[in-house]
Amino acid sequence: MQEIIIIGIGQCGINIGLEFIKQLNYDHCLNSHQEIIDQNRYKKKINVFYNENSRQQFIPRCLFLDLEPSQIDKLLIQKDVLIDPNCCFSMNFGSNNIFAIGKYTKGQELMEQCKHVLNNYFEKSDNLQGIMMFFSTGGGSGSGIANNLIFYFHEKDLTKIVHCNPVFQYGITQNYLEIYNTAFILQPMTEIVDLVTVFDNVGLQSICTINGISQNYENYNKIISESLIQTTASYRFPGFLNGGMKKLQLNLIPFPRLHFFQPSYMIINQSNWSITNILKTQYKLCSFEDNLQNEYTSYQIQLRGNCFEMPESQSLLIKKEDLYQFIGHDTHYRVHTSVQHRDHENIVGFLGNSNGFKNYIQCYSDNFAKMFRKKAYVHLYSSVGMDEMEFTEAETNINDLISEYEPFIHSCCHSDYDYGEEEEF
Ligand SMILES: Nc1nc2c(ncn2[C@@H]2O[C@H](COP(=O)(O)OP(=O)(O)OP(=O)(O)O)[C@@H](O)[C@H]2O)c(=O)[nH]1
Ligand SMILES: [Mg+2]
Repeated sequence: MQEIIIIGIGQCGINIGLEFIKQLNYDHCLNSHQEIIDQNRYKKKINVFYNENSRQQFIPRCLFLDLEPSQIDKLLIQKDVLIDPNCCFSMNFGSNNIFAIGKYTKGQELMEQCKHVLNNYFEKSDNLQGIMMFFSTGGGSGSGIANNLIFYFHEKDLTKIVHCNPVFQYGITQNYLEIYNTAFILQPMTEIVDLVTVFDNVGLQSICTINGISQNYENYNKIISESLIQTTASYRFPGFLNGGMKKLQLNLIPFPRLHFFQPSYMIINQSNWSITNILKTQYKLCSFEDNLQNEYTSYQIQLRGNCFEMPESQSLLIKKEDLYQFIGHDTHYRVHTSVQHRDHENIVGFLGNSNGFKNYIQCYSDNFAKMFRKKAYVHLYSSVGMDEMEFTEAETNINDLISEYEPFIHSCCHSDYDYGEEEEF
């Protein structure tokens, strides 16, 4: 049945995970008791995110974790969604915003508790596709525990897709520890994780400003979840082109480490819409720069509704001629969902495997180097068991990643590119 497990970690991850499940409930016409209220709604693939119990309730297949209790307590008393309390774990501690506490001491204790929930999900699933994880890269609990889970899944079953949906604080964080935490979690996200959709509070701020909505986490999380609802629509409903996590991985990742996606989505409410608008700031959920002539190595277009022409339609192409020449083929693909969203007739979503991520992480790399050169705050991490070597490795990983994007950007932006170099890739 192609099941997926939802995992929310730390304050940010729990909030987004909950909002995503709320919107899934709405899309599948489930009430707050997890019962179906519209029997006509297509429900064949409802098991992708839910397990049905003997009372015909569809309970979300999820796991929520935090090192301090307040977010989990809030989750358990909210009335919008029924979450199984046996899938929610917290400790009476907190991470003091330090990755090492999430990864080593307290985070390890929490892992023991949650492994049996995950194993249970694995065993009960017919054909588990993978895991969708939510967390902020800056949080100590979020980044540290996410790190452990990534390794756990890697060791348990390599065939399952791990899809991370982290929230970055690109350029606006005042908290130096967030820069370290982000660098640490970037390493397993690059080396082990299969897919990463990048969200950031700066991109979300811009969307709110342009649309006159107030800037707060609640609105940011709604926007993130709407985009995830669009991305997963083709997993959950039929259409002329079905999607799935494996398909996403196969089609969007020409080079295994370069798998960081820029998400966008737009609601179509006029007839003269253009697909290229989706690259405008008001639709982008992260702040990758747009100034590269050819920003995407590959991209997915997600269509939902009836207004779309057949999949071969040229009008839906975003032309990247030079890039196609370089890669040697047209590296975009589409998915389509015919069951409409309850509030919008037609929606287009976009996931681009973007070179813009290089410039984005450059900022983290610069700040990391400045702090680490002076060994600033390193004692906070080493006092909980972290080795200085891990700092060096994290820094090397970011710099390697930047340099792996480099030849791409070079080849795409300069027409006098020497094709003799192509063999390097
Ligand atoms: N979009 C969004 N960002 C959030 C939310 N909550 C926190 N953040 C951001 O996430 C970062 C902090 O991460 P948290 O999720 O609070 O940290 P944590 O994972 O609980 O880890 P601790 O450091 O142990 O508290 C900050 O940069 C916040 O701006 C949220 O609900 N939505
Ligand atoms: Mg927290």
